[in-house]
Amino acid sequence: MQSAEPEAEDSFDFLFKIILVGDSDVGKTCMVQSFKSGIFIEKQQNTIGVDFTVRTLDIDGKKVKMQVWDTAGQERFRTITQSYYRSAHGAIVAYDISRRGTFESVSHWIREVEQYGAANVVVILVGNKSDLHAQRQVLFEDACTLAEKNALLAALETSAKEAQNIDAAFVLMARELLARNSLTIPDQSSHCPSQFTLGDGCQPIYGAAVPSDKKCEC
Ligand SMILES: Nc1nc2c(ncn2[C@@H]2O[C@H](COP(=O)(O)OP(=O)(O)OP(=O)(O)O)[C@@H](O)[C@H]2O)c(=O)[nH]1
Ligand SMILES: [Mg+2]
Repeated sequence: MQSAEPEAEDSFDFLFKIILVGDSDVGKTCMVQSFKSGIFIEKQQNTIGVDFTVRTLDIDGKKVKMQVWDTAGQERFRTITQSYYRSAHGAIVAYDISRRGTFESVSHWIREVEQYGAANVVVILVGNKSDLHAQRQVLFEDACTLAEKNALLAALETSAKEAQNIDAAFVLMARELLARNSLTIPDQSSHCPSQFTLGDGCQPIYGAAVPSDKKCEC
């Protein structure tokens, strides 16, 4: 996987570190690749330890550098990956909507983030492989319930394969981190900058297609 490109260190206004965690094969590396370059490579090696990628987003005219730490889901790398939690501003906990077991592991990953991460880390729950409609084993409603129960920022579904909602997940994270630091105005479409709203299908929480009765709980 690609590593840090020689970007000019001073070519950004803000820098946020995001850690990606979740069971092996849920598609974390594919999500990062899609975010970085919009490509999807079907055959993917399991990540060894941790990989590092950067992409600078333009948010309301501000250059927000997203430093993404893509961790290995395999058990044998657990001690290595744990050491990367502490400096993360945000965490994306990923599962595969076509494998129930990966969703059942989500609580474990949330606990890891709580245990090893900073106290105020922003956490988003992402169900990847939303293109696998016929094989779906996890209802989006269940993900929403779990996100709500654990006071996560949001739950959304993505497809790295179809580049669906990948950018939305990172932009949502970037906006929330900026807002929490009082650095920018929240998304125009957001009715509730600090809490989450959970909708159906693979919509980000502030998406236009979210039913109005589920729009905002603040
Ligand atoms: N259908 C579908 N397949 C996907 C998607 N994202 C990833 N995959 C497939 O899922 C497999 C695992 O993807 P990876 O990105 O390597 O998974 P990972 O979570 O990084 O795995 P570890 O590095 O072991 O933790 C690959 O064969 C991908 O082709 C997706 O959105 N849709
Ligand atoms: Mg990987």
